[in-house]
Amino acid sequence: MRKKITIIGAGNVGATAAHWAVVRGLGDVVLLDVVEGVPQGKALDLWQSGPVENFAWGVKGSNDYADSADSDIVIITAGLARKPGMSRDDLLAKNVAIVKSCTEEAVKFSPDCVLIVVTNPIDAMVYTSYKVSGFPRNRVIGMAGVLDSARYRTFLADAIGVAPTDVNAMVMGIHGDNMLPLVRLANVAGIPITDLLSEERINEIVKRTQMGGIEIVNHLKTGSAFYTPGLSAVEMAEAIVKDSKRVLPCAAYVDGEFGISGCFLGVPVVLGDKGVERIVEFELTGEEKTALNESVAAVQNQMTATGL
Ligand code: A3D
Repeated sequence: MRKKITIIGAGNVGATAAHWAVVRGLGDVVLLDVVEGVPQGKALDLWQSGPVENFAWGVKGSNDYADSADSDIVIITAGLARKPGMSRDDLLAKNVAIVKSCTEEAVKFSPDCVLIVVTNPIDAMVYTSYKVSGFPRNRVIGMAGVLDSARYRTFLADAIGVAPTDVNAMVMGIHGDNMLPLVRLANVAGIPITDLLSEERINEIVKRTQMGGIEIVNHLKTGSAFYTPGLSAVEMAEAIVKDSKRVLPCAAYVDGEFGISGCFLGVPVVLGDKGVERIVEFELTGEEKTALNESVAAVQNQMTATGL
């Protein structure tokens, strides 16, 4: 049966995710927002690309959660985005109320869905959705690692002069300045990047990855990144609707994995039709563990700030 994907928030990330979901043929798409007319107009425009792009699935814009009923996946992008001078944490108070209400409404109509949260600060917002939904941990996932890793892979590929798809590299931890772009495991078709780039160049790329979001905010001035964030959420949704067992870095609830418990954190997970099938654990070096623990402390502060 055709799958149904609801995207809440028809702004930059939401509309872009709708576009990628339609192009990749994930199923029927509902675009939902509080602002009247915006989701309807964007969905109608996207739906009319069917004859040109060669697809026949539905795209509907709405302000009514009844239209999201029985979704397989709900992607939450509703909320404020950063502007220059703002940290992701500055968004917390306003976005926690938005994500809370979106989650409550979404799960009322789609009690069996998988929730993918994109709203920032992501690690706190996915925790909000987890607490409010009452869903098991496998069905509430945050998007950040796919995006951060895509940025890391792009910068590495550019520096080495190879195709970005041949660069395997992962970012773990918080979606913030303490994120952990793993150097030891990054490679090009199996060849360690440490054999291909100087330590100084790698350090520059790690720093640029950690600041990848603000680099774009400072260019745009009116908002934050949306093309790759929208695609990254759809990459996760696709792995779930196709039950493909992709291994993707996602914000998942850790419960003993990597020796950490009780918080959402960017970790590699296997995605299948139930959402997170498992977290892929592996041995970290002492230095990596220290860096990951800094992420945990920062996420725990954010979780406390949600008041949940
Ligand atoms: P923007 O283009 O402003 O769109 C946000 C949309 O949310 C607007 O259309 C609003 O009308 C809508 N909205 C607000 N409140 C509600 C509500 N209660 N119910 C339904 N819709 C509502 O922002 P954006 O699309 O650029 O960014 C959306 C969020 O994603 C922000 O919090 C960003 O910080 C976040 N984001 C996260 C990442 C990650 O990697 C985690 C990347 C990029 C953006």
